[in-house]
Amino acid sequence: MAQAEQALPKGAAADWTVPQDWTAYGADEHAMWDRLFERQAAMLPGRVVPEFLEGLDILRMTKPGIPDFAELSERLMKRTGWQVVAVPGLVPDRVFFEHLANRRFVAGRFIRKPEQIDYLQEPDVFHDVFGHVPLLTHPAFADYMQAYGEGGLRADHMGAIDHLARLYWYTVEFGLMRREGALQLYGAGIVSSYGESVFALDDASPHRIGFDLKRLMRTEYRIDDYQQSYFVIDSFEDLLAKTSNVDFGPMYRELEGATDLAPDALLAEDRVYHRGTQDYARAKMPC
Ligand code: HBI
Ligand code: FE
Repeated sequence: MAQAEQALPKGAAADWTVPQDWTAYGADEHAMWDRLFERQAAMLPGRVVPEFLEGLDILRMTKPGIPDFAELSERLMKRTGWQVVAVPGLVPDRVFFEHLANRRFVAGRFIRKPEQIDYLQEPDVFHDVFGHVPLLTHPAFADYMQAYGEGGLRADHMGAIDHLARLYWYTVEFGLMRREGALQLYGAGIVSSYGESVFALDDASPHRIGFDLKRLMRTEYRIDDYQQSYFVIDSFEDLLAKTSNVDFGPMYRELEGATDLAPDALLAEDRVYHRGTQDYARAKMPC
């Protein structure tokens, strides 16, 4: 996304990281984590890919309280060579990509307030750590995230960040996976949201469409509400293969000539797992 130049916040290092300062969290903040964790942990089994739940176990994220990033990093490092570092909030694209390319996941250190339990704009520690970090224990997903960072740095030079950002959005944030005919969740934006964890799998409204890289990169997305389309991969290995065997340069040039697709578009060539009614989105449209 094109961003105005952001100023480096006071107290942040040149790479925008800050100390997590884990001992500074209050009991109310740990209690907020526990409340969110328990709600998701009760509903996700059977809905989320099993690798996500295994990741929670491997990283000992099942113990109460906001995780200590140093401890997560130590366990992750042994598995896949990733680390978790704290940032004050959204960081510029280039900084974000640079961290991913070096297998560092940037996470907000703050946690939402009780009145924001179901919706907040900036990613907090629950979204970033509960949503994103467990799958970094999976080797193919861990490689995909690094490749995305490297691709981001290249896209930055080619002025193609907007197209690449859609790939992150429709996979890392809102991706679904198909396993033995059944759909499961893996996107962090879904698994960290109580409402969308139900909507993305069970609601008749959204389309659920087979992953196709070029098609996906033409598709606009919603940042203000549940998605109108979800894209479905077959496995993390398949996602990695379908994105690392392509030369993005020619594809970006092709995409510049193609029209963008609305979030609810369907094409004749789409592999449609579920044709959505779009009732949810329509009911919310201003009349
Ligand atoms: N910064 N902290 C943080 N977290 C993100 O997910 C993030 C970011 N900066 C940029 C960004 N994401 C996206 O715009 C990129 O995927 C393009
Ligand atoms: Fe996220």
